[in-house]
Amino acid sequence: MFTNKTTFKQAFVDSIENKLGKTLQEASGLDIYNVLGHLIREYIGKDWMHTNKEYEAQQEKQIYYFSMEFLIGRLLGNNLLNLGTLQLVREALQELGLNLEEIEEQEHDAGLGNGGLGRLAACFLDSLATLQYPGHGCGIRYQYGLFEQKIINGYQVELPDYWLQKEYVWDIRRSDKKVGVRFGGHVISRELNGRMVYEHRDYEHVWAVPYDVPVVGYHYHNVNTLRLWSAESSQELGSYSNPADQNYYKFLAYSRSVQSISEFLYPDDSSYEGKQLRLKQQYFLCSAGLQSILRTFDKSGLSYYHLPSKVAIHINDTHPTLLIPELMRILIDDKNLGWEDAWDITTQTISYTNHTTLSEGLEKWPVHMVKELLPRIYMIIEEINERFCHLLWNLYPGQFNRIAQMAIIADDQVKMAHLAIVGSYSINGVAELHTQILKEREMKLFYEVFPQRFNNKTNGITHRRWLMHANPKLSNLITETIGHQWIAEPEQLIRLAPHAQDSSLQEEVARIKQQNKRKLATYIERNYPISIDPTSLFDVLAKRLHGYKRQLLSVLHIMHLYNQITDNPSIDMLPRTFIFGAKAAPNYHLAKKVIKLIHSVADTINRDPIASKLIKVVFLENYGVSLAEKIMPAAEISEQISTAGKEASGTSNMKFMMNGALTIATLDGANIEMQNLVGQEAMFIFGLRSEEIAHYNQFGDYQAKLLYESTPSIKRVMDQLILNSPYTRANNDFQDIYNSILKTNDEFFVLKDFDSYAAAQQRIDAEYRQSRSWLEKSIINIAHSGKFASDRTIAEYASEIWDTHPVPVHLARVHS
Ligand code: 26V
Repeated sequence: MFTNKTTFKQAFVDSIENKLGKTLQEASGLDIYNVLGHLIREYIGKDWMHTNKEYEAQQEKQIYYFSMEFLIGRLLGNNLLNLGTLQLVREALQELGLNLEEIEEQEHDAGLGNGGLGRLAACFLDSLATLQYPGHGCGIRYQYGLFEQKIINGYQVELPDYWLQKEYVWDIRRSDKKVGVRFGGHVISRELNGRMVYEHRDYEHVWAVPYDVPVVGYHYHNVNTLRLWSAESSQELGSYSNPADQNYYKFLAYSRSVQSISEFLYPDDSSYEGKQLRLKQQYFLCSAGLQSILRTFDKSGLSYYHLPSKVAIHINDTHPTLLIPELMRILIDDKNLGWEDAWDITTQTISYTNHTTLSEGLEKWPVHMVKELLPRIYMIIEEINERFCHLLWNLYPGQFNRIAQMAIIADDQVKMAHLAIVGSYSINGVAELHTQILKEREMKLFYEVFPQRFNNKTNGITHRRWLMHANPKLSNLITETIGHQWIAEPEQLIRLAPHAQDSSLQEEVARIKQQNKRKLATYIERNYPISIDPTSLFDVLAKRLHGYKRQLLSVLHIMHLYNQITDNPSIDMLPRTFIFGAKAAPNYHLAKKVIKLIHSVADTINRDPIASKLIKVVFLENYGVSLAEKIMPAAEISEQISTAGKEASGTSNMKFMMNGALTIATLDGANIEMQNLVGQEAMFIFGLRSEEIAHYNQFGDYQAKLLYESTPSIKRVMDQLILNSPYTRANNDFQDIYNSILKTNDEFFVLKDFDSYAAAQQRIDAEYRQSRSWLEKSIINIAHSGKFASDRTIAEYASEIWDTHPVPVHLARVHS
C-alpha cells in the first residue's frame, strides 16, 4: 500500500481528512494515533487474509494457545517494526512535523494480564508469527484490564483500567463467528439405541462473540490471530421492556450476569476470590474457543480421529483445563464417539504448561460449584477421575493414601492440575530448576506414572519488543558490531562475546546506557516531584509484588545502607538510584504494606540532605508493559532476589540481561541458566539454594528470631519497622510486616539471606567503579541473552511438543 514516504504521507493525510473531516493541523494527538492505527491495521488486513487462506490450503497442524491472560501492551510501534515500515513511517511523520514516539504514547496498553504468565503468552504470539508457525491465541476480551495503580500518600489505590473507553483500533468484531455457551441447568440421561444420550435442559445461554487481533510476524508475511471472546446476552430486552412484567427483572439479572463474564481480569496472581465468576470465565473461554476450532477443523472434511494430527491445543497454566472435559463432551455427545476414542483424541491433542509451584496458585474448585454451573462437564470429570483411580489401583493395589493424593476429585474439590496432567500428553515446567522441582517434589507421584509426559521449556522473551523496539540505539550498535543476522537468529548475539573487551565497543555501550538513563531520569522528573542523578547506578526491582519475590529484602537493605550513612556521613559509597515498580493484588494486605514501606523509606532518604546525595529511592506507579519498555534500557542492576525454589522462571531477568544490566540474584528459576552461560563473575549470586531451603523446611532448623536477636544490623532495621523511627512516624503501619517475619519464622528467608545479599551489594559497589570490567560483563550478558529469546522457546515447543512446522506465506510486501 505504501512503498515510500511520499505514498505514505499521501495516504495518511488523505485518511485524516476523510475520516475526521479535519486538516492535519486541526487533528489532536489522539486523532492522529487513531488514523495511523487504522491505516496500519488496514495495511495488515491483506496479509492476514492470505495467511488464513494459506493455512487452510496447506492443512498444516494449527496451534491454539489458550490463556486467560495476554499482556500485549501497545501494538502500534511493534506492528510497524514487524511490518518493516518503522523507519519509513517515522521519517515520513517527521517530515509532516510529527513525532512517532509521542504518537505511540496515545495508545492505551492492553493490560489483559497480571504479570509473567500473561506477558509470556504475548511474547509467544510474536514468536509464533515470526517463525511462521500457524499458531493462534485464544483469550477473553476483558472490558477492564489489570487495575490502574495510583499511589496516594504512599498507599496503593486501585482504579479500574477501562482500556476500551477510547476506540481500540486493532481488533475486528466477528459477529458471524459467534457461538453459544451454556451454564447451569440439569442433565437428563437416557438410553437410545443401545447408547447413552445426555440432554442438557434449562440452561442459561450466552453468546460468545470473537474479536480478532492480528499478530504480525517480523519481516515475513504471516499474520496470525489472537481471538478474544466477549460475552453477550442471547435475549433481547424487547418483550421485557415493561418493568411491570415480572420477567423484566429476571432479564436485568440475566443480562448483568452475562456482562460480568468478560468484564474484569482477576487482579490476583496468588490467591483467588469471586470463585464462581472466575470458573464461569474459564469455561466460557474453553467452550467458545473449542467450538470455533472445531468449526474450522470441520471444513477439512477429516474425521475426528485426525484431530491430533491437525490441531494442537496448549493450556497456559491450569486456567483453561476445562478444555479437557469440554472436548470429551463435544466428541461424545455431539459427534457420537465412544469414551475410549474420545479420550485418545483428547489426550493426544492437549498439552499443558505449569507456571507455579506455590500452593495458592494450584486451582481447586468446590465440587458443588462445578456441578451446579457445569452439570454435564462435572459428570465427565467424575468419569475421568474414576477411570484414573482405577488405573492407579491396578498400578498400586491397596495404596489408598497414594491414590487419594493423586485423585482428581478429593476432599470435595476438583483439582485442576491433576486433571490437566491426566488429560494431556505433555506437561512442561518453565525453567530447568522448576521442571526438576515438579518431577522430584510437587508432581512426583504423577511423574512416576507418566515420566514421558514431563519436559522442560525454559521461558523466553521477544527480542523484537524488548531490545529492538525498546532500545533501538543498542540494537543498532549490535548490528554495526556483528551484522544483522542476530535479528533473525538471536542466538547469534553470542558473536558479541569476542568483542567484550574492545574498548571502543565498551564506550559505545556506556554512552547508550547513559542516554537511556537520562531519558528515564527525564521521565521521572516530569512525573514525580523528585530529581535523580543520571550518573548514579540505576538499580531496578520491577515485577508483581509478592512475599516470595522479596521486595522486602531490598527495602530492608536500603534501610541498612541509610543506617550506615547516618552512622558515618563520610562513608565511601557509590551513588545509587533504587527504582521500584510493582502492583500488589488488591486484597494482599502485606504486599500493600510493603509498597507503603518503600514510600516511607523513599520519603525519608530522598529528603535527607546528606543521604540523598548517595541514595535515591523511586517508586514508579502503574508498572506494566509500556513502563517496562522505558525502564529496561536504563537499568544497570537487575534485582532477581526470590526465595530459591519459588520463582518458576522469571522473565524480567531476561529483559534486563538483554539490555545489558548485570544481575544480582538467587539461584532460582532461569537465573541459574543465566549464570551457567555468563559465568559466576558476570553476575552477583547470593543466598540460600533451593535444596538448602527445602532442607530447612523439612527439618525446621532455622530460627528467625535467634538470627534477629544475634545480628545487630538485622535487629536494627527490623526494629525500625516498629519503634519510633524515621519511617514509622505517628502510625503503626509496619507492625504487620515485622510480625510476618518473626511470627511465621520468616517464611521467605528474608533475614537468613540478608547478610549474603548485603555482601553481594557491596561487591556491586566495588565492581561498578571498575568501569571497563563492568562494561565487559555487560556485553557478555547481552551476548548470552540470545538463549532467552522466545523464538528459541517457541521452536522447542513446536518441535518437541506440538510437532508442527512453519508455513511460509508469500506475498509481495515491500520492506524498508
Ligand atoms: C493464578 C491465579 C489464580 C486465580 C486468580 C488469577 C490467577 C492468576 C495467575 C495465577 C498463576 C500465576 C502463575 C504465574 O504467573 N507464574 C509465573 O509465570 C511466569 C511465566 O512462566 C514465570 O516466569 C514466573 O516465574 C511465574 O511466577
